[in-house]
Amino acid sequence: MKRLLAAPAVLIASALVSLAAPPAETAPLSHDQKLKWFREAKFGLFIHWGLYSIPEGEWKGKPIAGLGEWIMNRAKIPVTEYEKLAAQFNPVKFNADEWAQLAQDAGMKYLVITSKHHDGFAMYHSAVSKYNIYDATPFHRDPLKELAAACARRHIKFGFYYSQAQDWHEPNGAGNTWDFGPDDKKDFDQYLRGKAEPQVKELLTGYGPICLIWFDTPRMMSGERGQRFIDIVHSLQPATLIDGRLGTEGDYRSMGDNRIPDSVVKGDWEVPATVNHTWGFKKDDTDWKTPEDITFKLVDIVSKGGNYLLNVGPTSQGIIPQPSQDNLREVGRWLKINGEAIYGAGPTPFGDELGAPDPTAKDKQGNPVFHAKTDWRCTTKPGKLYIHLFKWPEGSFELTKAPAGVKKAYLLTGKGHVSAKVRQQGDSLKVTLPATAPEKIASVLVLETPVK
Ligand code: H79
Repeated sequence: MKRLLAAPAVLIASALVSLAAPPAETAPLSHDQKLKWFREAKFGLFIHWGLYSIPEGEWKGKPIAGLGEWIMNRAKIPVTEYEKLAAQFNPVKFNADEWAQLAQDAGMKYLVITSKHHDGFAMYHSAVSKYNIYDATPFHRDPLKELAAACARRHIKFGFYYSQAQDWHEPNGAGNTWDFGPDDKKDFDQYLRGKAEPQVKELLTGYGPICLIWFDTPRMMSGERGQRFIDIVHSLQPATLIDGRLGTEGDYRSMGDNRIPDSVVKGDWEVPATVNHTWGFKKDDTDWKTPEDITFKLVDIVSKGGNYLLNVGPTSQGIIPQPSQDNLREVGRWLKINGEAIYGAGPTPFGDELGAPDPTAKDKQGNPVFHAKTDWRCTTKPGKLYIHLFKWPEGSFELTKAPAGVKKAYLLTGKGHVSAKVRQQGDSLKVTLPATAPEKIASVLVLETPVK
């Protein structure tokens, strides 16, 4: 790494061409500067792709319950058997431009792909371990290099998922107790220094600007171990964000898998979620979220202050299942009309529209049960309130705690604004609406407010 930085500029320029990492900044980036693109982006594509897409959730003729990418663990498949999948992996239908184009069509501004999941198989050409898609499969290509270039052509930010702690292929990695015994008997630092840390260095040198690294399941990650990854990231690409699952504080918070908070959460955060139930492809999981549901979740998350990183699981042929593509493109169609209410938008100033905890009901842990409301959500920009109407009100839309001085109201339609009449009396505001909604998923009503 030191040697690369010391190499003559000409050499670096010719070797890395369009995938060149930006030159290290002289002044360190502030937190706000680093998070600027993330706060604007709001919606990203997550991709879980690996050897687990070959068994598709089935092992030796039996369906294996749970997440597709967990099959090695759930079926306790020995490394010597699971490894053999590599010889069959030949995703000839993979086309990086098609995947990046899907993200663009869906209105997603960043793409994060599994460079190595818990199974330990690197989906890129790694010099650290031969257990990778270039060296161990007949495919003999580096799909992540192709994808980095396809994203760069479309100005889509590119990032990597990397399972830093669990590695079921390595005797000293966390998680594989069926081949290698309990984790507390392992030389975990030998694994970190020998594989995880050098692989993260590879990912930050050969693939152009990396918008973020998405670490996961921080088992056995003491503060000092996390700090070593932070130092690597900062020394190679100071602008790269670190998610909230390294084990040491990252640049933003990661919520639980598929967990959307009930109310507004301050700071920078992201909900990782998937379009069906599994992350990695599973042939019997065809329970796709509808475009209406995905759009609602996106708006709901943005109205609470967060980002939505939404996953698809491509097949072992390299195909993103068609229903998930169709549903994402329909969300993209909605965003083409209503995107100004999403990208760079802030959370709701209200909150009552989100729902309320039930005063009597408690869940198994004794926490109050939250009853979400789904009629509308609000996102904001300076001087604008965006009311996303998921249930079209009859005749008029009313706010009981409206800001003073709303002068103008209109609906976004994609073909100019449809203005609406506003009446304001004290705290209450009433907007007269047309009989039918201009948009079938959700129509956005804009209220112009005085800029403070
Ligand atoms: O990469 C995706 C998941 O594989 C990963 N995070 C997202 C982004 C993840 N790793 N661990 N977990 C999620 C929690 C795992 C829970 C379970 Fe299980 C895996 C439930 C069933 C299989 C572990 C093994 C707990 C029970 C059996």
